[in-house]
Amino acid sequence: MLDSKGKHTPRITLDTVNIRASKSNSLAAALVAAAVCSFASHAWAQFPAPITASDGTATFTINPYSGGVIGNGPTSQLSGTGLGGLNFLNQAWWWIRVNGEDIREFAIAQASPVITQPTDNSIRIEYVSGLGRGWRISMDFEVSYLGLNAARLVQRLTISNSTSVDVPSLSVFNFNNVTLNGTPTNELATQTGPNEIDFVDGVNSLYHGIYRPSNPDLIAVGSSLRNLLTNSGIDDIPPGVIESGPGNLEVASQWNTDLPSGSTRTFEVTYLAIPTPGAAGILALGGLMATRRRR
Ligand SMILES: [Ca+2]
Ligand SMILES: [Ca+2]
Ligand SMILES: [Ca+2]
Repeated sequence: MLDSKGKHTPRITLDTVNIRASKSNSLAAALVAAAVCSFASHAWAQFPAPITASDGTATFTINPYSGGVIGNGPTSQLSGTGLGGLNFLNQAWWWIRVNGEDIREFAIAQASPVITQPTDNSIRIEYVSGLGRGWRISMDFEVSYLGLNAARLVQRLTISNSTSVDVPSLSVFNFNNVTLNGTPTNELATQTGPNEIDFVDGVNSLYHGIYRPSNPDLIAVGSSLRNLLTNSGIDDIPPGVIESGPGNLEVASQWNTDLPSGSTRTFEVTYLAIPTPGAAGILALGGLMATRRRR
């Protein structure tokens, strides 16, 4: 990357997405390679331990650090029956790409995020130095007990551009690796609305996971969507249910927006875990719950 005088700076850090194609793709590729080496040479011993939010028997656990902007993101656990209960969501994380600058998608990551729990049932991960762009980013997870051991997880990403630089085109990606009933490889998926995917466990059809992004431009189901976010090229997620299972299914959403100087954009996904037969009635209630995208 370049400093303010246009000279190459020697330090390459992983806590930045300032890897751009302004000069050449080969330079950017070299920077990515250097970042990989830097990552491998650090123990990351300072990383925070996994953190758990809970509401009754509904729990969500995540390690706030993702392993860097070109890593896979952290794993998670969502359970309606308490800590250690069967997992219904193996991963929930966010990626971004500044169109016209970035040569690939980058995970939201920074070596020293500010981690708080505003309430017992929420986790907030803040990137106050803005991923190398001077932005303020807040990632929020909020878990709620829905009764009958069912759980709702709201995932929210808020990006504030506090710089004087307008961003004409930004793509934001939410990625979830769906697991139902603790078994990751037998899920079935059906698109049940423009912004809703219903996952069903392959063994017990009463066990559901319902994914509801708020007003995305694209929504996709497949078995290798994360690879599109972690490989070295520019990718949009494919539209619709590419694979319906049974399989180890993933689901992703993409929003395309601008981010002018001084603006704030919020992106939101709701995921419902329905882990007990008696909780299937929650499906009906779920349709009443509103999610929104605030601009
Ligand atoms: Ca399963
Ligand atoms: Ca990619
Ligand atoms: Ca899966």
